[in-house]
This record gives sequence, structure tokens and C-alpha cells, in this order.
Amino acid sequence: MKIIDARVIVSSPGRNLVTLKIETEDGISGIGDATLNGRELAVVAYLQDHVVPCLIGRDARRIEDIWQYLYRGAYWRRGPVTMTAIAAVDVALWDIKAKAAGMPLYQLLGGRSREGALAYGHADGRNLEEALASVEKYRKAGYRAIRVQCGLPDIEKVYGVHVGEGPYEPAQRGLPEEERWSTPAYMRFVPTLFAAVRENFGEEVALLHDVHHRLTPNEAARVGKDLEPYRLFFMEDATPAENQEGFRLIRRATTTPLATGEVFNSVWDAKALITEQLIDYVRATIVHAGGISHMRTIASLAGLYGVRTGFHGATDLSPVTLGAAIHFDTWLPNFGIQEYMAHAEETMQVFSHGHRFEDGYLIVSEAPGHGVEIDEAKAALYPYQPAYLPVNRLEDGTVWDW
Ligand code: GCO
Ligand code: MG
Repeated sequence: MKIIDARVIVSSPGRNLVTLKIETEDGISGIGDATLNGRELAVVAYLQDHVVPCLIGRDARRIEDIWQYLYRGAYWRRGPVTMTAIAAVDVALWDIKAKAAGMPLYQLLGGRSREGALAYGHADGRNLEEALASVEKYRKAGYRAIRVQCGLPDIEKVYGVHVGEGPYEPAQRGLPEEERWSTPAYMRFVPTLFAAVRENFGEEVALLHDVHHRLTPNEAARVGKDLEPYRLFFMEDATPAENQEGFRLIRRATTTPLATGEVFNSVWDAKALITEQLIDYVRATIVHAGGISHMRTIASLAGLYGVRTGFHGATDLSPVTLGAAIHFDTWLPNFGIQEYMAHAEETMQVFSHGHRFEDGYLIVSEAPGHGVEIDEAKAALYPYQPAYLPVNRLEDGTVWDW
């Protein structure tokens, strides 16, 4: 089953998304997501200039060999650009293999382990009142797990909180915007937020929160302790995880469950975190961590240490990644939770799939492959728009983690 064509589709239906389509001599094609938010064109060039020429003529059935060829064979390893490009190839090849077998992808992975994947939605508000109203909306929509983010007094823009109409979207067209951040204001406010949410919505709903890399390990330990009474499902990215050992300090101080890893691209980014049981959920995901093949390695290692997955699922991960993730979640024994943000209407004019959200769970479609298709003619209607994630500064102007 020779690969006869591979092309990169860059489109901006609501936001920039990059897709790789691989075609085989048998007429079966597959697609993979290659979107790296704010750095899209670096992956496009990596694929077009260095990967696609090496794919033509290879046997599409040899997924593992092609993965090793692109990873080991490149000499230069890891990094978000490389691993996103490899992921796009890998997911497209799994899509092709599953279509050739006439099976939904989860069947090839080992079959169903659950009926649906528990999903969490994003509640947010510019102030406490709005945040509570947003939680209410997600409860009514059937969510059993809800992430809660809230604006801070005297801070104009806060991560995870929408401005204007429509859902939160951090990437903005044009050059990067700059935001201001106050750690003390955040640390004072966040326990109040979760006290109010528990008071209004009771003990049953699973609550999550994303600190988005803003704290030092010791500050994270403090916040983890302060949030213990509200029994979070997890506290995410409490501190940047480049220094994996930094999590020892947080872990010793609090029983609030910890999640990290949406920016990870390899098992090496998570090795100490997993083997030392410093986290409860690993958030590395298919598109940025080398595809299904490498995510299996990360998830299997995690399984040995009682760590579960909590795949990143913001809108900059295209419907193709979401589709592949729902298959993975349906199979993986140590699945934990799936982040779920519905894509914009324009995005869903370009991509189609049969996966569905029902009663708090994502239910996998039975279509062969990963079940997500792209309409290339519609994609062409939305040309690429330069857009960037914001840059963060402390109140005194120091550049900080966003
Ligand atoms: C999340 C994430 C996102 C990221 C975004 C960056 O937990 O969903 O933190 O909001 O910031 O995906 O590209
Ligand atoms: Mg996050």
C-alpha cells in the first residue's frame, strides 16, 4: 500500500489549523492534525521540506517503521515542531490502517474499555457572578466535570476568561498581545472562587482548574493546600514542568490532584513526573507528542504508576486530534478525563465527524478510521491568518510564564 501523495492543508476556519492528508495507491487516504498554536508555519515547512519527500513510495502499513524513521532517523530528536509533524504523519497512517481494516480506530488499539469518555467543559466569567452563571450553564448542558476560570479584580485580561462575545480563544490575529499578571491577587482570590462554586453546586460535580504555569513550586503548594477543602478533580499546570523535580515540593505539601503536560512532546518530558508519582494526570496529547504511537508509550508508562491521562483538548487542537483522542480514550485502560471545547461553527464547516457528546461523556463514532474528514474545497475558503498567543508580564513589567 504505497503512499503516492501527502499534502499539507493550511486553513483558518475560525482559527488557524494545519492538516496533513496522505493518499495511498489503493485510493485510501488518511488525515492528521499538525497544528502548533502560534507557530503553525514552522510545522508546515518541516513537513513540506523534510518529511513529505521521504514519505512518497513508502508502505503506509508500516506505521512503526515510519515513526522510527522520522524520529531516530532524523538524528535531531524531540521538540514541539518535530513531534507535531511526526504526529500528523502517524495519525494519518493509523487512520488509513483502520479504514483499510474497515474498523473504527479504537478497535485496532485493543477495543473498548468504556462506554464513553468523561469530558470536562470550560466555565469562565469576568467576575464571580459570571463564573457561577457559566458553571450553571455547563451543568444544564449535562457536564459532570467542569473547569472553572475567573477574572481577577483589577486585572484586565486573565487566562481562560473570554473577552467580548463568544467562547475564550487565546490566540489573537496580528502580533502577540501583552497581558499583565498578579500572583498575589490570584492567590488571594482562587480559594474564594471554589468555595462559592461548591456552595452553589454541591459536592458531586467534578471541578477542575488551570493555573497555566503561573506559580513557583512553593506558591503552587500553597494554592493546592488552600483548595483542598473543595476537592478538585485536578489542578493543572501549577508550575512550569521543565523542572520535573520541582513537583516534589508541591506533592509533599498537598493532596490536591495534579495534572500537567499539555506542552510536553515526548515521554522524556514526563519520565520523572510519572515514575516518581509526582502527578495524577498526564496531559501530553496526540498532536504534540508524536501521535498515537508515541502516546501509547507515554500512557503505558503512566499506567504502571497509577497516573491517568487527561488529554489537552482546547480548540487549537483540531477536530482531527479530538477524534483520534476519543478513540484513544475509549480504549486506554488508564484513561482519566478528556478536555472538551466545542469548535467554532466555521471549523465544523471544514471538518465533519460522527462523535457525539452525551450526558457528560464523549461517545466514539463507529465509522472506520478515526472518523474525521476534511472538506478541502471549504478549507481553501479560509486562508491562513497570522495569529499569536499572548505574552505575559508581571505588574512591574517582567516577562512571566503565560
Ligand atoms: C488548556 C490550555 C489551553 C492553552 C492553549 C494554547 O488547558 O486548554 O491551557 O487553553 O493555553 O491550548 O495553545
Ligand atoms: Mg491548560
